[in-house]
Amino acid sequence: MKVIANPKHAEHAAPGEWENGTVIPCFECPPRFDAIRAALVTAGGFDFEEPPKASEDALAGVHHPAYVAYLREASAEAKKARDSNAKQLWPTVFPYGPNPRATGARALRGTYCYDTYTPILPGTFASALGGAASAARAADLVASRSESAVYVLTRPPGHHAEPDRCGGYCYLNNTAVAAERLSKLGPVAVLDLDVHHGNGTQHIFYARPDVLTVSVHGDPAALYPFYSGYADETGTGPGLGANANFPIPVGTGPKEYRPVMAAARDAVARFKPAFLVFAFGADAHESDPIGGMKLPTKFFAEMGAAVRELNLPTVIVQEGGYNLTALGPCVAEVLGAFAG
Ligand code: Q9C
Ligand code: ZN
Repeated sequence: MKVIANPKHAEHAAPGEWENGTVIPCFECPPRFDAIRAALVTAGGFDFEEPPKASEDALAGVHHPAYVAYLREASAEAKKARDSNAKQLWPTVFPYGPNPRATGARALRGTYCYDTYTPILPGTFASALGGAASAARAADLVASRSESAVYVLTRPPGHHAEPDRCGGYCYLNNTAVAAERLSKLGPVAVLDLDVHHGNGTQHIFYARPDVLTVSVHGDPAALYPFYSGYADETGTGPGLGANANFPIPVGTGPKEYRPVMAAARDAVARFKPAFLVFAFGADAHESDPIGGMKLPTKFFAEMGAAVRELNLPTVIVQEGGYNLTALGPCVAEVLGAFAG
């Protein structure tokens, strides 16, 4: 299987994340990429490639131009800063009131970011754009039918990135970039099995009848991203019926996860898409530090097989997964089901 690997991923490395008023070590870190790469090298049969030079054109139809410009310019500003504190742009105040006015740099931080996990650093834009370019390249390979499934090895992840806001460690929505690209050629389904709801992807395509978004995730009453991911969110306007959420209780194990995964997969099949984008996270693993689910490593082979059964040209995009020991083996299990 071809792997398109983001050559710029390591340019984004946050020094920590804000949790309930304290700075804690970052879960989303460069060693995640290395752990996946090492596991795939060990497993064998993977052919690693870099994408062609990144272009912002890949973001059209996915992110607002003003947001893209903000990410680019804020990263450049962080790069120019001299002291280490000014090299990190964290939001501290978020838009409020009936008509929020954002004219200064400090206001923009909260305008374009919705949480305290997602700072902008000197290399953030280059790193995120490298991921988007990787997703676009994978989509092009699958679209040309030269490959039936291509894996995008990238970080930072993307599915929490909204059209105009970063959040949840995500800046540019790689999954949506792949889906948008494929949607020029036929109907597309996104199946998101990261443990967190793919809020950004849902919202980017919420009014679109030609891109189905389906997500299985921890109940948002208990798990990030908290404000979306409920089962009654089904799309809007022409997109009504083209979004499906399957929230599951935190603590779910294989026995209860399996039928929900099958139901989500069957919702994709009923849509009869021409292409699939599989947003994959290993954070439903039993040892994940933030997921809270109970899936063992061997269950991920079953997950891959369930998605593979759709028998669709597929772009597989790496989202979360934060246990550095489990992450690589989980990815290898999922991809092994596609390769076999
Ligand atoms: N202190 C993805 O899996 N909340 N994003 C972390 C732990 C943010 C996860 C709380 C979780 C975002 C792509
Ligand atoms: Zn996640």
